[in-house]
Amino acid sequence: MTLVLFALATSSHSTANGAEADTKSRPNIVMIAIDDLNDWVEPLGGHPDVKTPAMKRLAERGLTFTNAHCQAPLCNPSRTSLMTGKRPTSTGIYGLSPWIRNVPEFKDLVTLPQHFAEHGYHTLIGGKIYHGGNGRKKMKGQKKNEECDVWGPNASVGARPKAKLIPPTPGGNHGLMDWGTFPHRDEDKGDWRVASWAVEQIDQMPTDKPYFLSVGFFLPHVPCYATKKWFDLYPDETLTMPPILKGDRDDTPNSSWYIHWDLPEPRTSWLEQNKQLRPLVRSYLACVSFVDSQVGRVLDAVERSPQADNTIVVLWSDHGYHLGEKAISGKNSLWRHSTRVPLIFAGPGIPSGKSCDQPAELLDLYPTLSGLAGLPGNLQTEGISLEPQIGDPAKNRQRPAMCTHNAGNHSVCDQRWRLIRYADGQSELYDRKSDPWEHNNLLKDDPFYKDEGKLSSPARKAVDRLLTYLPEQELPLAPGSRARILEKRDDGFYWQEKKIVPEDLVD
Ligand SMILES: [Ca+2]
Ligand SMILES: [Ca+2]
Repeated sequence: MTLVLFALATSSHSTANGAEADTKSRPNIVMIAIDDLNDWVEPLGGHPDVKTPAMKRLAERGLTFTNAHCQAPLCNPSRTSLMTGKRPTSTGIYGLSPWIRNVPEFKDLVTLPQHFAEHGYHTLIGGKIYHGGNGRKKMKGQKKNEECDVWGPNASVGARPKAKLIPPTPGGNHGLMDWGTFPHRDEDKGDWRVASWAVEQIDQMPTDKPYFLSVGFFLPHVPCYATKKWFDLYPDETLTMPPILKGDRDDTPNSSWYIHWDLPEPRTSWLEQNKQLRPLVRSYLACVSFVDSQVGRVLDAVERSPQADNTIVVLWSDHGYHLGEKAISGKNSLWRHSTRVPLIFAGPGIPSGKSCDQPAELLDLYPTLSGLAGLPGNLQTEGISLEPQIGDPAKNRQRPAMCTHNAGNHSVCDQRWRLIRYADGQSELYDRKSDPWEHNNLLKDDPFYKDEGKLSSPARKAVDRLLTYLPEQELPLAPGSRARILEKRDDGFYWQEKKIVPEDLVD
């Protein structure tokens, strides 16, 4: 009897050891997320003045996707899509609420860290990965928090001035709408604390399992406060302003306004009247450089760790940001400024100092990271792995990148073109090769895409092809949808439950 028991124990132990060895050799993942960071980073060249040495360093030892786009130009839907691998049109999550676990049919979706946990990974989340406090609280009926093994600090602003630094803003003078510099220490910022936590985790990480560490930074999300040191990198006298074209929206349809009808982020007209456009640009740049320095602290920890050679780093932003272009500040548009995001991979199996201009989507992260770690895929995901482009950055990707802002409003990008289709059928088309700032809407005389339009043959072909990628079915708003919600009803458009009166446009 003793012998039999001993034999059983030995055999089960040796099997466990085999599986363990297999799991232990898998690469660690360090996923760095940055909030509201547009393409103003050195690897993407979106602003000539910007200084981001850490991201540059990451790009030099990795692969930068230069044509990567978010799936929604807003925190909650973008992050929900990336973490579940599902498009907003497949979940109905378009606004800042609800949290996906509060939608009964999605409460058991396996998120990216959960997928890794199911395959033996130790999972940690610090700072802003999900929107707000989502995921941190136990759900009703849950014995423990099941989103990850370890929660780090919340995302926070940290040190704040006693009073706002800019004049009261329209749309309710929202507390987050502020920017500038005031005496404080870098160490007292929320992102410093998040980086310190991440560094501590990496320095003391147990080595019995591979790990998946998610680190989410809050800046350059407003309020854009930075210490003087970072402002000094961008002297006002030599500051380059973004290419803001007067009358840029004369050729865009009314529906382009409906998708950001009423926002706390001020319009360009308000910024100009209040002499706040330059200070906003300068503050945003200062915050980008500060957050880059925190990325640098995390990269330093990865690079000095004994597991450096077996750790994949991926860096992304949830969407971009307008700084005066096309008459707005903020996000919630379907143009370059909102949809284009940094996406950089580095680590074992990833080429160094290369870039790829094939269209990529943030929802591709789920299958890509799973594949790079040798995990089986998850059928729920709608992304397509970027592994072929990691193997050969010139390899063609047929599928364009799609971004959705509320049901029925989509932008679709391939290597050259951007097609936008709004819920009322009005459209825009940009030739990004000759018009990278998307100033010239080629469908301006042809808002409903009539066949007798004056488009060139390549443009016409591009429209025909890109239209085929629009979703055939779109889920309506998930129950509990709230904040930055646009709905097309029988009698017109509604912004946050209030009927839009086109004549009331604030531009
Ligand atoms: Ca965001
Ligand atoms: Ca224009």
